[in-house]
Amino acid sequence: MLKHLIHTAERQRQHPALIDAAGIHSYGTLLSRSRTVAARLLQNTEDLDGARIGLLCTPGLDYVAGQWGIWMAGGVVVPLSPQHPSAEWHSALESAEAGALVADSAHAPGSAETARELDLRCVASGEAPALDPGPLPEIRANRPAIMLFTSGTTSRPKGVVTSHETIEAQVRSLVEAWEWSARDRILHVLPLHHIHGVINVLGCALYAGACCEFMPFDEARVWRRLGSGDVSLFMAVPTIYRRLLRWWDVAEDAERSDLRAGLHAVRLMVSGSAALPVSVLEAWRERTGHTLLERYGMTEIGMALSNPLHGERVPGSVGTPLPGVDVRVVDERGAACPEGAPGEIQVRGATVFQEYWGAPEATRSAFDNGWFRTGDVAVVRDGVYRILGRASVDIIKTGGYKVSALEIEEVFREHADIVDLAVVGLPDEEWGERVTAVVVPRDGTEVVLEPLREWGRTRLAAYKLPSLLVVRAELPRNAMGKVNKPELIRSLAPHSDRATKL
Ligand code: MCA
Ligand code: AMP
Repeated sequence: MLKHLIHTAERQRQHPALIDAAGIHSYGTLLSRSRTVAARLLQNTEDLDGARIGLLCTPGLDYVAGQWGIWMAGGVVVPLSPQHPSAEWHSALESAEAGALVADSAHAPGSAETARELDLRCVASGEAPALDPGPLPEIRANRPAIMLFTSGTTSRPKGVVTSHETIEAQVRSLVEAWEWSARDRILHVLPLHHIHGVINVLGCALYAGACCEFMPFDEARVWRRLGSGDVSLFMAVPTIYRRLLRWWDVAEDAERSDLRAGLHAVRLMVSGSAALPVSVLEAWRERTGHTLLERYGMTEIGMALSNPLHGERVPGSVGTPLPGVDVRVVDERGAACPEGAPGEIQVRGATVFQEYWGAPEATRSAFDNGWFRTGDVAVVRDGVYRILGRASVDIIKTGGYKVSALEIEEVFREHADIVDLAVVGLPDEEWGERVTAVVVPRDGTEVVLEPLREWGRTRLAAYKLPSLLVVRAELPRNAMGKVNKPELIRSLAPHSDRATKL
């Protein structure tokens, strides 16, 4: 991956690579800033040799120079979200057994404190003074490149380790399928600690020699840029498309027709990370004339399925396997499902991750004879895949983020007024699912949502905090004493997909 990125950047030093709040940055600037970060990291060593390095930067030049600099020096990037409380940074850096932290000036105080507490080196990704790292280590393709944390069926998020060649396979598959070129400019509003933002948007843009324009998500500003006539690509999660539609529906007629004119320059709009409701796809098409392209993927495998760039995009479906990706749907015994029968999606190929960090057993059990078991259930008809849901009730998708009910339960179990609790995802128009806490309060106490969220704010990312609270005298349990979540969901949302399926 790194070799190709550097080669592309060197070939077009003058071409704009990134746009952020500070302005436009060329590929030449990106290269020299990355070399400075590499020099700071290397100091008296020749190769970081796979050391995990935290990266805490606002999306923009500092982030990308930090990422490339860590790679040039032979390290593994562990991206951290600037929006998270420091407790989340600690837990990621500790799980990754990180050796250093690269941060921009906006996060200097927070990162310095975290680095002190964890006894890590803290390195600035900022500009001056420019340094020359001298000869850089050879980065073989099978060396690990990035560790992204994913929440799953365990209470602690797992570090998904992906090599340079695997990232390159993920990116090449999308560059080919969606015909990326150096003429593209993508508007980037997604977080950079997950695959959607870091691989599908940033990785593909720079691999193709295109320009990536960063902007924090804000409905009015995003519409203005999409309607400007100089953006060619946009990728987002269903919650973002729904929010943009809400803004559009109350905008002035004149503003809408100006925007519509500029939208012709956008050649592709992609939705992913969670199911795109057909109603959103249709409303978007009606307002903008664009049919959203829905695709399916996962941190461990990159993207696996996609509707076509050219040809019919089937509403409610995620299309067919992407180039270089093997996909199958199997029943509980591992046998291929006949056409139209639901089964688990399994994926194999060069785009699949290396390992869960420090968890060989979890890595082994994630595979079935070389096929990665996604835990997602789908049916295939005429070769086209339709996602039906997930096998586990403990995984919740909210606002495009995957969160683990078990992780949230573990944190809130520490709350003095809570005797028992269960966290479930309930269907929600805006967020897809809403994190819902069902709690049994201690006798004589009252548990209220806002104070509960405040209590959780320093411990968990904002999107993991329950936004619905249900108080119960007891929780339904099965014969083994486990909370019966399907029953709980059925009682709270009788018409939910999940309640009927589980
Ligand atoms: C934030 N809030 C929420 C949620 N998130 N409330 C309920 N449910 C949520 N999920 C609350 C906050 O607590 C806060 O409340 C208020 O909303 C504003 O918070 P903020 O963080 O500013 O949220 P936002 O800016 O409104 O964010 C909405 C968003 C964001 C832009 C849709 O969620 C987002 O960027 N999502 C994209 C995630 C993504 O990239 N996923 C890809 C994962 P208060 O005011 O009380 O503080 S990768 C993946 O899934 C795979 C591989 C794939 O296929 O792509
Ligand atoms: P993550 O672990 O954050 O990478 O999230 C991956 C999960 O997001 C998958 O296992 C699916 O459950 C879900 N997902 C991604 N894209 C889609 C989609 N288009 N439709 C439904 N679910 C999706």
